[in-house]
Amino acid sequence: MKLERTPLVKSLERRLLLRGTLSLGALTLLSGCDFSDDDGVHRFLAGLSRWNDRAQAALFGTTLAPTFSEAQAVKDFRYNAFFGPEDAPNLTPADYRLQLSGMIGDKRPWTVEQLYALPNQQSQITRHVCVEGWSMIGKWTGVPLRDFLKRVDADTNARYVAFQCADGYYGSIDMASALHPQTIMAFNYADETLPGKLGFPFKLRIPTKLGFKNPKWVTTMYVTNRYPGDFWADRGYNWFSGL
Ligand SMILES: Nc1nc2c(c(=O)[nH]1)N[C@H]1C(S)=C(S)[C@@H](COP(=O)(O)O)O[C@H]1N2
Ligand SMILES: [Mo]
Repeated sequence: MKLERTPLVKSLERRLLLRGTLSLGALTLLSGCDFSDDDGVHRFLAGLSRWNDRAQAALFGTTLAPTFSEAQAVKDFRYNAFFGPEDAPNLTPADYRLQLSGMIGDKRPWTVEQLYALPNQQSQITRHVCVEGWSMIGKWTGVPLRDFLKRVDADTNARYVAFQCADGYYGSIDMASALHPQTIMAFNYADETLPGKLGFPFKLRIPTKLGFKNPKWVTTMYVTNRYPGDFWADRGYNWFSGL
C-alpha cells in the first residue's frame, strides 16, 4: 500500500510515534483501513471516536476522568490501607522530607513547607474507585505531577515514576500517566490540609486509575527505566489499572 504523506497523515503518524505505540503502517494492517489519502484517515478517525475512548487514549493519551460538582463530593472521605487507621503513619512537618532519586536532575529533598508553596495548584472533584468494591467522590487540591517533574528536572523520556511510602507501601506508574493533566500531588482534601489518615503530607491523586494506584504518605519519588514494582501489582492486580 502506498502512503500519501499529506499533512493529516503526517500528523497522525507523528502522534502514533510520540506515543511509542504503532507506526501508521502497522495500524493499517491492524485496522484494515486504507490511509492512502485524507479521506481514509478521516473515515478511520470517525470510526475510532465511535469505537471507544480507551483506543483514543492509546493513540492520543488525552482521556480525562469524569469530574463532578461540589455537592457530589463527600466531606469525610473513607480511609483505606492494608492496615487499620490506628496504625496509619503520623508524619510530622519538622522531620518530613520528600526524597528524590533516579533520573532526576535536582535531587534536593523537599520540606512540607516547600511542597505546599508550589504554584499552579489545582482542584479536582473526581471519583476514587477501590478494587475492594467501593467508590467515593471527593475534592483534592494540589500541584500537577508534571509541573513538579519539570521543576526538579526529571527525565520525562524515562519509562516509570515510582513512589515509596512511610508505611512500606510502594507503587509505580508509566510516564504518560505521570504527565497526565489530572495526575496531581494532592496536598488538600475538601479544602483542608490532607488529614493524616488520607496521606499527609501528600498523596498521588490519579483519577484515571484505581484507588490502589494512588500512594499515600509518599516519602520518596524516583524516575527509572527499570520496572520498579508496585505493592498490589506484585500481589496479582493489573499494574496499569487505569484508563
Ligand atoms: N501508602 C499507602 N498508600 C495507599 C494504600 C496503602 O495501603 N498505603 N492503599 C491504597 C488503596 S487500596 C486505596 S483504595 C487508597 C485509599 O485512600 P484513602 O484512604 O484516601 O481512601 O489508598 C491507596 N494508597
Ligand atoms: Mo483500594
